[in-house]
Amino acid sequence: MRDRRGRFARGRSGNPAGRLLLAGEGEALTRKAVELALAGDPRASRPLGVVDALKARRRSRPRVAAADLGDYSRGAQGRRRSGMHLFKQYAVEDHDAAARAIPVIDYGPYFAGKRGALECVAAEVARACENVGFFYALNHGVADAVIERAFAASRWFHALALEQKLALRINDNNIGYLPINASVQSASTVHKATRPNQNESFFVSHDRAPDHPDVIAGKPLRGRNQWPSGLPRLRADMMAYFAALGAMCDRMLPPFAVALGLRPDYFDPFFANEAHANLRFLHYPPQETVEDDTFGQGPHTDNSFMTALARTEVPGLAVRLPSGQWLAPPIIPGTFLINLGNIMRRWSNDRFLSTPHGVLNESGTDRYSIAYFHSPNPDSVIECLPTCTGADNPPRYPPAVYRDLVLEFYRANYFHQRGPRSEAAAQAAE
Ligand SMILES: O=C(O)CCC(=O)C(=O)O
Repeated sequence: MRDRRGRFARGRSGNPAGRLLLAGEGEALTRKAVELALAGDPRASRPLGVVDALKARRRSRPRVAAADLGDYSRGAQGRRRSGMHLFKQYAVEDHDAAARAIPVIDYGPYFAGKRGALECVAAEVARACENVGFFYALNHGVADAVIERAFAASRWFHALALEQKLALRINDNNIGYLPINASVQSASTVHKATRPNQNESFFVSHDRAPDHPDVIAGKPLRGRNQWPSGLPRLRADMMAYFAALGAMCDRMLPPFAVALGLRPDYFDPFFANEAHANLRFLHYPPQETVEDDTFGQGPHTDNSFMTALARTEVPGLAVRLPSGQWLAPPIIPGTFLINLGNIMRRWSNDRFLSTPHGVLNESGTDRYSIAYFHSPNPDSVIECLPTCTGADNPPRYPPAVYRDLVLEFYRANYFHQRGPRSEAAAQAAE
């Protein structure tokens, strides 16, 4: 078992960096404060006075974002051994240093319309996307209360009786309830998964009415959500979160465009008319086994354009850095962890990274997280961006309709999907 408090909490300065980060929870954190804390800098102790006042406030509400200070680092005896879990066999050597590879990007000035802020944030986005494929979004504009209510709704959902959840079983559009042992990361190029994922998930998308034209036409990926009956509050809280995250991601499109040398509104038309957006409420029960090949979620890359992840204090996520080593990225309260998916990688001709990640819940307790996947409209044609190709850099992927790419990904990873499936998925489904 790893140390739940981890090295990040101990910090070289003796000032627990995690406590500093809690000081800013619910406030507009400055990136400097976060960077100092991450670096274990002694100056990080300055705002600690705020902590005690905020602690009282935090006690009175659900814990959404206490520090995830878990740490996969190889200690003195941490050389590769057979039987050891992948995330530990190939763990980073120095967790604190590796954690700094994932930058914190402050969207506050850009969202406030400050002059020059778009170009500044775009430069940081470009660096993060070219080097690691993950970053923390600070001052993202989504209210704490909306996030807290979404986590409360998720816990409520997952506490329902299994038969109630199974009545909403995930459908061809990948909407509804996905039980444990019903998916495998077989599309992954990082790790050949042999065992199904140890999480249950509830997926929702745009809340389309029965008379929505695409619903009537039966258009693939344009179906309706499935809701448990008699729980209007759950539906309202989940959809409020869906709307808030969609708006946040839409506001983040111009910095991505500028980062790729495009005009700020370049991506907007691709995300019009109900972009392909999915919210996944994940529950990872404590894993009964942590044998080599068992994961809460096997190592994989996302299929999205971008993903915004909200986590609780229970650790479990691991990110594969370009070095090939696995890092448990610390939780930084007041931020979303953003990563890019395969569509962004394909569109940018591999300039931007789609970084593998996975989950191992060895905490001994339930873990909840919420992943929001923001992707173009399924009708979009994804064709190498004009700024990402040239005479010596031809397009590496043919143009493709996004709907086809999504359906291919679903078939590879989910047992309920019909159609051709990879050998690994077929084996794991047996
Ligand atoms: O639960 C997490 O922290 C990550 C979830 C994830 O990787 C996914 O849903 O694709």
